[in-house]
Amino acid sequence: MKHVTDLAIFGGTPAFTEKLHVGRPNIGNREKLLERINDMLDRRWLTNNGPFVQELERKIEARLGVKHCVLMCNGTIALEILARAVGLKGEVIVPSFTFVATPHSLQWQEITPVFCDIDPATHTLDPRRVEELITPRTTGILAVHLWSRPCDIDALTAIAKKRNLKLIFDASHAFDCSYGSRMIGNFGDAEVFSFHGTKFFNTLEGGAVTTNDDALAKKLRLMKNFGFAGYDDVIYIGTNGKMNEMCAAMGLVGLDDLSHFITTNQRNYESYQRYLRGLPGVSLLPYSEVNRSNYQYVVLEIDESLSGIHRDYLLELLHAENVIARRYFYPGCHRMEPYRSYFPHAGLLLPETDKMAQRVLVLPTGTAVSDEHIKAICNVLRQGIENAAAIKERWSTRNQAALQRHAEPPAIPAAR
Ligand code: T4K
Repeated sequence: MKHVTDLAIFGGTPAFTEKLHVGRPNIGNREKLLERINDMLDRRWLTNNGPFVQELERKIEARLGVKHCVLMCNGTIALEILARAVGLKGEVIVPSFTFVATPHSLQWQEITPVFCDIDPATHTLDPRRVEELITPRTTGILAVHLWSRPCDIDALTAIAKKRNLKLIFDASHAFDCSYGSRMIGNFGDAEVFSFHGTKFFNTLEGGAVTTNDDALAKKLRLMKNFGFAGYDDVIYIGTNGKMNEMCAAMGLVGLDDLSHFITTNQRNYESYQRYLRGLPGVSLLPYSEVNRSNYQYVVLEIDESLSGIHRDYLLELLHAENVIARRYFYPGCHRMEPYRSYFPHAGLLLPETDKMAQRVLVLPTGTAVSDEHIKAICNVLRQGIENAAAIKERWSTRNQAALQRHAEPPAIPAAR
């Protein structure tokens, strides 16, 4: 293990020569992908409900046991189209502890996102807080299965039913996960997946809405293609939400390797568990033993009162070592524009969100990460925590010196 003075933040050599990212894409079999791209070029059918899109839709429906999968160009557009298709308007209850695309998909169409606090044990919407926020203007709930872990679907379904609200799920993180014995993708009015390059299963860019509602699926298919029901026949307002054939080809190839991606994520997760054991103030968010999971996020909570060092110091230590850990979803959507201007006091109702945004640290995983990488990453964290006092002192001396340098008056140009 390095001495404190050898840490990269203080001028030592970084633990990694190349950057290790959160969200490094998993890539399936290259030959199969190139074969499919050749097919696509020979066929000259590049987009608009092409054969690869149709094949991927049928395969996802079979995998999730859901009646309809409607592929789209990305998860954000899928959320926007779904919100419109189910008739959301007025106010919609949504977590603030999520990627900003979740509330943006509502605000983009002038639906007001009403931010609701999370349960700190699960990081997902707290159903007790949801009930308190319902007003006569509320038309729905947009809940997020954060970090691949399902929300309290039963409680949210009961609230939506009792109060006659639409219930949709942002399942961007939760592809190939289950809630009990039923796959995510089958709940609420519909669910949305993201297949962005940083997701463990990706289509370069892409997303999907899944639903068991035939009429809704039909509407979604119209809306993602400008409302065209046939040549020259537009029967609905729509936009361009179509997935292209190149993206679908990437998805089909990735789907063949899905079990390998998940096994790798689980193996990495278990390595983190092993190397982080006993580190004070560090807890690794657990995955459920009853639900099936894709293990795609390695999420730590840093409790400064036990670790002796704030999450942000650890983040900087890691970045200096070329480990590009992330503090998703700091600072919480309610502290980003336009929401912080619209709702400057939203934080008063979001104490758990604010607390969590200060504690979470997300670490790299996926097929680009090995056991050796994980051991080295955990060593940096251990170093940071075991030497917290010395590191903070060195840090403040270094920062004071930098401040003094900046405080020096600018040199007066010499007279000509
Ligand atoms: N709802 C939720 C809950 C979401 O998490 C997301 C997306 C959405 C909705 C919207 O779905 P999409 O419209 O995106 O389909 C990323 C992703 O852009 C975003 O898709 C994701 N969530 C979010 C959690 O993370 P950034 O700004 O951190 O991503 P980006 O593109 O800077 O990538 C992060 C790192 O990954 C890079 O620094 C390097 C590495 N990387 C990235 C790409 C794209 C690679 O190594 N190769 C790559 O091709 O937001």
